[in-house]
Amino acid sequence: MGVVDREFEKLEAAFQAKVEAEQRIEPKDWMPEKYRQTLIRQMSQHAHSEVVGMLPEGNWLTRAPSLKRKAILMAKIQDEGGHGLYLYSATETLGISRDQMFDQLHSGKAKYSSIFNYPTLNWADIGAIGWLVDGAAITNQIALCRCSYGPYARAMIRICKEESFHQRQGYEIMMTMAQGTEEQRDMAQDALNRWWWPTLMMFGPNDSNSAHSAQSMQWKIKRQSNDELRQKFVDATVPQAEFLNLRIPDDQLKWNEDRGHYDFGEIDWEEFRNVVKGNGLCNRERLQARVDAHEGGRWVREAALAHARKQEARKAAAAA
Ligand code: FAQ
Repeated sequence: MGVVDREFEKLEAAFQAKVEAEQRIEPKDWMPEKYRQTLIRQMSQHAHSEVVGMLPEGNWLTRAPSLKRKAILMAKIQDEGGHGLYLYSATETLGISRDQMFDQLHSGKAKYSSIFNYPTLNWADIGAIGWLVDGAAITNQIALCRCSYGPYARAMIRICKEESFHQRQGYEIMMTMAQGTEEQRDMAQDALNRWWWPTLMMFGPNDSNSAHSAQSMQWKIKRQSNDELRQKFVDATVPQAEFLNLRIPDDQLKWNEDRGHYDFGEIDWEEFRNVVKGNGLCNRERLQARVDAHEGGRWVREAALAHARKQEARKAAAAA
């Protein structure tokens, strides 16, 4: 073994010891290149998910049933945009630029959560997204508040607080509809039927098929596995559905006394793979909307840069 290899092993051992000791890794600390790449992948996917996630709900802003509902939905969607911004900033600390991340998204190279490729067909879907999608997001993100990478963990703390409000507003929409007219109750049930399985897919493949889990758990990027988090979400959500008097669309869902958890049916992994590959109901529409928004904002970015350059030139001229 050469001197360089020995030096590298020492650095890697010190890094892992720091992780084991629950000390946060900060941007200027030494880190293995694969750790950096794994974080860039996960955090940029997460940032893209927040921003693409604004689109399905944005579809209902102009048709919210009251001014109050519209104001709440607008605040929620703006929060998601903010989450994207914290996450893009946190990812930039790893040495990738925002432009590079946008290029990866717009060229279709980067992934974002499969859930946002499903359509929002009626108002009840807004309730289901808040209740289920934000509920699943919090379940996953609470674990990420203890992620070994400092900037990601810190961003998650604030994001989780805001996601809790999102989950409550969604559940409150569902409660209103489930206790409303027969038609409203049917809409709430129909939304639950359509969003349940895609929500379970948000947690990713089963642990046995999860390419990154083992390494990410060792590095304490992930604190709980995909299956553990999915189970946690199911256990928390079933009583909430019961309270609403709505039925979760899974014949195999049953409390298992021995395990102390709910058993549930198998996810349609073929559908998951297809959506992730780009063939979901809304993949093309979502990506096009992001590309159009980026192009539409080009003149604003150019004007801001031109203004900054002019200010700098004036300052330089005054100092000369
Ligand atoms: N969709 O080896 P694993 C939100 C990919 S935010 C698409 O298990 P990992 C807020 C995965 O990237 C929701 N792709 O991967 C909101 C990998 O592919 P790659 C987003 C998926 O990273 C609410 C491959 O499969 N949350 O909802 C999905 O260890 C309402 C193998 O998978 C986050 O991003 C999927 N569902 O675990 C906004 C949380 N699942 O990259 C608006 C942070 C897996 O090798 C409205 N992310 N893949 O090409 C994570 O915790 C992890 O990345 C997992 C996946 C758990 C998602």
